[in-house]
Amino acid sequence: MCLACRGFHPVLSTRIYPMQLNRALSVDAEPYAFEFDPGRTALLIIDMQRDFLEPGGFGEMLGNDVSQLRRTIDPNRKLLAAWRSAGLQVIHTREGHRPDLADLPPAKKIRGLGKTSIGDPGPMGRILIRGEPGHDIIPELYPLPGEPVIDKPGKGAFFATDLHAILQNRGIQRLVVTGVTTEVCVNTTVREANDRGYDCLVPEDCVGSYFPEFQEMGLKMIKAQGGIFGWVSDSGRILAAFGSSVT
Ligand code: TIU
Repeated sequence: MCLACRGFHPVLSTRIYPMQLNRALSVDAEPYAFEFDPGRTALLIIDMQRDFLEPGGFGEMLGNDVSQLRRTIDPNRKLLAAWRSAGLQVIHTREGHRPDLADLPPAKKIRGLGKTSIGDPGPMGRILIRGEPGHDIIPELYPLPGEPVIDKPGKGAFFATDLHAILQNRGIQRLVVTGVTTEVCVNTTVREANDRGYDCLVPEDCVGSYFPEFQEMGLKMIKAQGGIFGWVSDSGRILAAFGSSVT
């Protein structure tokens, strides 16, 4: 058992940095400071997949400006480096479906009436199908062995996945939620987490939307009404709380 976090995990004891992980940290955030015990707080990175982020992927094929999402890569890389250096829990998600489409609701398949939809051939393989190149996580944030990757068929990371069980088994109470897109999979996941009793902190520079107005409102909705769904901060303030020198 790890004495710092009173939980069980494989790496903390050998990779700990000189930060004080056995005490609560405080992040300057809205609507008020986010206090957390690092050993009980996971970094949950939502759907940083090639098809959403890379030029030439499905997102761009639909006419979206991927630069709005790509600006999140570097802040995520720094936060991920800090989490890994401290031996803390990191969990990644990917939105996608079985190659036989058995888990794809017909409503999701036909929504939008587009010419190209989930399961069809796309610029990086079949669109949002597990095992296809476009479905995988971008190389800059690629999961390390031992970091759980949650394959989710919906927008929320808790729906039809074992995420809640993994978090419970590892004693996780709080989540730092990053990734794309702010108003879709990030917001849905934060709301699902909130209803299950997790406190969520969203660093605004680590989440992105193709639409600037949804980015702004998606964050406002989280922190409104005294933090109705959670807290909003940024990667700099989180790293400052760690006293991290990661650049
Ligand atoms: N991950 C995620 O947000 N999936 C989406 O489909 N997002 C859109 O904004 N479309």
